[in-house]
Amino acid sequence: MESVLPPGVAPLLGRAGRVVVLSGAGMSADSGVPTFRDELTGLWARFDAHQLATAEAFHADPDLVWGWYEWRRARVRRARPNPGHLATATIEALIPDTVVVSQNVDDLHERAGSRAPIHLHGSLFAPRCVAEDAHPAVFSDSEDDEAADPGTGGRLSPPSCVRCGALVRPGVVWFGEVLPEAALTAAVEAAAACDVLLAVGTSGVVYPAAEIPRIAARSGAAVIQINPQPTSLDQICTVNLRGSAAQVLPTLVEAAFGIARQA
Ligand code: BJW
Repeated sequence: MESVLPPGVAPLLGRAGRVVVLSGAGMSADSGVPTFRDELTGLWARFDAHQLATAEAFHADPDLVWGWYEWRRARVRRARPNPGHLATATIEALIPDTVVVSQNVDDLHERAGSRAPIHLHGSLFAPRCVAEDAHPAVFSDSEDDEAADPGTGGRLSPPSCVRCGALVRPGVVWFGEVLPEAALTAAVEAAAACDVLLAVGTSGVVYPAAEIPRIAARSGAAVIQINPQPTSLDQICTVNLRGSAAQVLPTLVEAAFGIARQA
């Protein structure tokens, strides 16, 4: 199904000199990576965020939390970038002053060819030690990831850090934790300076990431949202394109730059 773009949207992107692509879980949904808040398919429909995505939860039940993240990591490893990720990399290739800011903890932007996406909420692939200085941890990947699905009662003990013996934790940002300072600063600066911000597949409810498109709008940028559903960002967006990232973003890129869609 071909999306129809409202008149004037493609030239906004085609003429832009500085672009920010802010991605949320919806960007990876068409790669088979579940979102968080979608009513039936989101992770929070099946799992309790307070039981899994806080530091308190990890310390209360490390095996449950580590197992859940290992299960998710294995799913991401099996996933492939979709045309939305590829279209993002195309924008970067055509507009060198493009900054990709992702709330996602997967590595699908990188695998699609994005140079150095900013990960506001960390990465499934950068576990770290729980010790104060939070040094990177060295540990072995688990093989039996399906057994770790908490939905089927799976659990997995986190390894210990080879350097100090403390527990290894997922390298993601949980609720109540501060975002990596350099990443947040770079994202805010890029949003304040861009001509166009594309908000793709995010509900826009988790702060401070949800402030990024709002900063761009306040600074005079055109904010183009791509999402099949209405979101809390609708009112600040210049244009709301209703559809999936995998369909609408390639269509927009094709129209903006007069190039053929990538497979
Ligand atoms: C498609 C699609 C398709 C579907 N194509 N689209 C100000 C006000 C209120 C609260 C706060 C505030 N400031 C801070 C807070 C507290 C909190 C917060 O924001 N809470 C809100 C929920 C109320 N924030 C924090 O705690 C943050 N830390 C912080 O602020 O530190 C300072 C501080 C500490 C203490 C007190 C005060 C300040 C940290 C936030 C960390 C978020 N972590 C998570 C988990 C990461 C690890 C993991 O993966 O497990 O990050 S939560 C989860 O939500 C994940 C995501 O990155 C994040 C955002 O979700 P996202 O990407 O938007 O996904 P969804 O599911 O919500 O939406 C998907 C969208 O896609 C939907 O719109 C669909 O329609 C769409 N879609 N298919 C395109 N095919």
